Amino acid sequence: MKMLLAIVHNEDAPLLINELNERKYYVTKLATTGGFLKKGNTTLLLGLDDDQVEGVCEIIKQHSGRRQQIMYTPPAPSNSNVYNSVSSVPVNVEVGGSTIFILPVEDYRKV
Ligand code: 2BA
Repeated sequence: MKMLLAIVHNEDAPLLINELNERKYYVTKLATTGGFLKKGNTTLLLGLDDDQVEGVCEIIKQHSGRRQQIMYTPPAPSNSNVYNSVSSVPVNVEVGGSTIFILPVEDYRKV
């Protein structure tokens, strides 16, 4: 057995958890805080059989892996001195990304 511990972005958590539940995985969600940025993130705990680990990692990757997204920079304020012929500029940014720990566990019991 394995305990999979995944630290994901708060925005990615709801859809990811829905998908895991639909696929019949048990998930515990913890509200956590990153020690570096001091921003909220979500930590998921899943108790898994060894052969389920790769599939779950793939689901996490699909829903909260690093990906490219087009963002539009806000237009410069009209009273600024910046030449403003284009109202906003599309910029390709990397968003998302999860950190996964896979721990061996002996057993688990429901009592
Ligand atoms: P990530 O490496 O994507 O980490 C996102 C969050 O995942 C972290 O939030 C932390 O809560 C958790 N995490 C990642 N690796 C971990 C590990 N080895 N052990 C325990 N928890 C872990 P934050 O700590 O707020 O970090 C946010 C982002 O800041 C990190 O993104 C990384 O890009 C950067 N970062 C974190 N610590 C750093 C450091 N000591 N020096 C430079 N950059 C750092």
